[in-house]
Amino acid sequence: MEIKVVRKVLDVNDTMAEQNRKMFSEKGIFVLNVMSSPGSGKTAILEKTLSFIMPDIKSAVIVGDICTSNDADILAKTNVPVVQVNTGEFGGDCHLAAHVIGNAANNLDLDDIDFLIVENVGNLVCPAEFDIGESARVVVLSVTEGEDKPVKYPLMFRECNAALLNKVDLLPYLDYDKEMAIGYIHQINPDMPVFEISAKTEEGFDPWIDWLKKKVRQM
Ligand SMILES: Nc1nc2c(ncn2[C@@H]2O[C@H](COP(=O)(O)OP(=O)(O)OP(=O)(O)O)[C@@H](O)[C@H]2O)c(=O)[nH]1
Ligand SMILES: [Mg+2]
Repeated sequence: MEIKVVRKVLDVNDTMAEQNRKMFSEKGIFVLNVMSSPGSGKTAILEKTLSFIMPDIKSAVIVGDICTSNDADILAKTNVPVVQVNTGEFGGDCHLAAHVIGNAANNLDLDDIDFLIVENVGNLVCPAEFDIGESARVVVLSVTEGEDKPVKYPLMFRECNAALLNKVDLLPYLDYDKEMAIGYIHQINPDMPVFEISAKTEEGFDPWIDWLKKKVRQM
């Protein structure tokens, strides 16, 4: 019985996600869903990523958190339109659902955007289950989280189109086996590109930005 209820929730979400996808596609907007556990560096990466792609690519951000506008405040400094969603106002969801993205998008001038970034709620489980009508998904894994997260949370790594291995500036101070982590990612998703980056030093950003620009321009 309970399984049926969950299935129904996901069916409704899938319908809303398809409506979003159609709307974004008609407007020619590439939508990137950025997911990870809390603190792996989504906001820091997006702040740097926006500085690399502006003003060439007209961008906007929807950012989801349970509480606070901390991330929106940081990203607004890049001068792109930012919409903060606080899921704490409607039950504290640990993910962004498709209807939430549809509503948040109403606050943006979609005719003036080529690229919409969604920073999902920090969580390595639930966001992977909810299609939001995005064009592509990336997962951030930081080197302070341990090598085995891809095999412990396989859905997230199976569902994403690329992985960002962040905080590589910290590698000299850690006993982190980078090759093992990348091996685990490829065990779950053999063809997934993995970009080794630091949002602090900008190391590794060029290949990531090239990949991203190609995707946005293909839209
Ligand atoms: N050394 C180092 N620190 C980083 C790097 N990227 C992010 N940080 C730091 O890690 C902390 C968390 O970064 P955030 O960007 O807030 O992480 P987040 O994934 O957006 O977190 P939530 O939105 O809470 O899920 C901050 O103190 C950042 O300054 C990096 O590449 N290197
Ligand atoms: Mg954040």
